[in-house]
Amino acid sequence: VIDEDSPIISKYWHQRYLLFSRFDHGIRMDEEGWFSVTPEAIAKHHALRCGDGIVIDLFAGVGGNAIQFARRCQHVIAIDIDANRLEYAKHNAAIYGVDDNIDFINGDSFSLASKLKADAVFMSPPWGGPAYSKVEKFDLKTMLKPHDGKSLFDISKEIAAKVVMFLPRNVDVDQLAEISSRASPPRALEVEKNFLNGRLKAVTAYF
Ligand code: MGP
Ligand code: SAH
Repeated sequence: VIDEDSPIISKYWHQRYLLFSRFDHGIRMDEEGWFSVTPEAIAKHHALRCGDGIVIDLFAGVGGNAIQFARRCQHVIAIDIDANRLEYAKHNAAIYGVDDNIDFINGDSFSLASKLKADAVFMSPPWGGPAYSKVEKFDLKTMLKPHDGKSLFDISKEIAAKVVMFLPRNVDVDQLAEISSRASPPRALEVEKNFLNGRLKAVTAYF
């Protein structure tokens, strides 16, 4: 059931076809799904950038990114700690006809990380809800407590040569530079601004 009158949902409801072009085919969402899903055009771009090998999405949500990975890469592993939201991701992937190309794993990515290997790791972790934009600079140390941005990078770099993080548009870029330069060996960093209809939506860091 979608409550279009809920203030939080109504903002995203108006953008529903930007989130999923097949929204009307029965896409399922919950509140966190609404404010966290990567808009389809940006998710498509992420898929292009992550290559056509094996991609692991450590924070799958309702599947916005995982679906686009599955459309072009060899295989996807999609993990989420919330079983209900992961069921939505599976359902939504079937709408796009790609559920067969995704292994859905319900669990904590931090616990599972050491068992995983892939060509690329993609992360769109919780940013602490829509209030992320209330501060001038988003501090990566405040994300995903008791973990943080650096620990996310640390677990991911053991999984794949390519590590990609989707982050708030106000993220502290100096912190990203510090993470990449202190890795051993240091990694190159590319920070990409993601615009949709002329509006800056978020930033993607490629390590
Ligand atoms: P937004 O800031 O909530 O929306 O999120 P918008 O349209 O920029 O609104 P404005 O009023 O701030 O101008 C922008 C995009 O960031 C969303 O569409 C999501 O893709 C992503 N996003 C937002 N949040 C709160 C999260 C989050 O917690 N985690 C992740 N992974 N993505 C998020
Ligand atoms: N990229 C997704 C949105 C991800 S939202 C999309 O486009 O749909 C972030 C997700 O991270 C949430 O669904 C939340 O349940 C999940 N999450 C939070 N902590 C986690 C953890 N430790 N391990 C796995 N998933 C986690």
